Amino acid sequence: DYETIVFDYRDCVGYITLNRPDKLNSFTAQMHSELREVLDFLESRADLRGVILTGAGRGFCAGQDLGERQPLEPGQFRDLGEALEKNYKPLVLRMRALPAPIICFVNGVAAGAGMSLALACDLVFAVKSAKFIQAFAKISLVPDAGSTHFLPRLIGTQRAMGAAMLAEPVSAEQAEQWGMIWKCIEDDQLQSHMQTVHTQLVSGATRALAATKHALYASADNSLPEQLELEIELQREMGMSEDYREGSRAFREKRKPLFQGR
Ligand code: T3D
Repeated sequence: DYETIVFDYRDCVGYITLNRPDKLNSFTAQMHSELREVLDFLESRADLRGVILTGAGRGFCAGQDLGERQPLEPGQFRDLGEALEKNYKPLVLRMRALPAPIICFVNGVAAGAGMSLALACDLVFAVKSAKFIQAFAKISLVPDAGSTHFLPRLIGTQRAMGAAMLAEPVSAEQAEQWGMIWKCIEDDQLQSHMQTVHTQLVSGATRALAATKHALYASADNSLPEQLELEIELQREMGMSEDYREGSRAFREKRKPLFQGR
């Protein structure tokens, strides 16, 4: 049992709910430690088919818990690089390296590293009332936990500059229009969308999704010839998978495929 998150493993899908609703699920050292444990577990599961991440209460995550940071006296400084090195960097890298898709359901405000956390996921749904805020500039910090990587790639440099420098809230609808998230959904439909995604993950071609995740992220650093090579390598692997055999057979037999995730 955890103090700051709720974790559940159902039908080989990991459910992580950030659970400090009074503080808009902001990150504490304890939450980082519990997320590390959950990632240890998820990475150890050969049967994992996906992860669903959301927040409890009215917020998704308000970034670093600022209450955890004592005010500094004149002449005192804090090494914030240390916190990033220990907590945020490994968290984001492990999420990206996890083969199974991580689907985020942003149930309310996502600010600072909370916004980065959402963008570190592979697919993001957000309820209409949710807002995304690059709150960093307001406390004289630089966007972190991957935001300076994700934002220009997702929405372009100019919009990333605006969001980061002005720290104005971006609505879920705007985020969808900009391509920052996959879909803006009605507030009262979060559970039903989650259920649909659960079913898609459980019945999906897990290996193909893992290869897709790998290829799409690799494309950020690859030339076209390198990317074509990677596709060849991955498609070769897919062609040898049980799920491809089932998928192509089911198509010919005009029935739904029964993927085993192998
Ligand atoms: O230090 C390092 O490790 C460096 C790494 C930094 C990474 C970062 O994430 S820096 C950015 C940190 N986050 C922020 O600056 C956001 C701060 N929060 C806000 O600006 C606002 O709370 C929101 C815009 C997100 C939401 O506003 P609103 O009006 O809906 O809610 P609220 O009333 O401000 O917040 C509700 C409660 O949550 C409130 O507690 P209280 O007064 O009822 O006891 C508020 O203090 C608390 N809360 C919100 N955000 C944080 C927080 N408590 C601690 N840390 C927070 N980040």
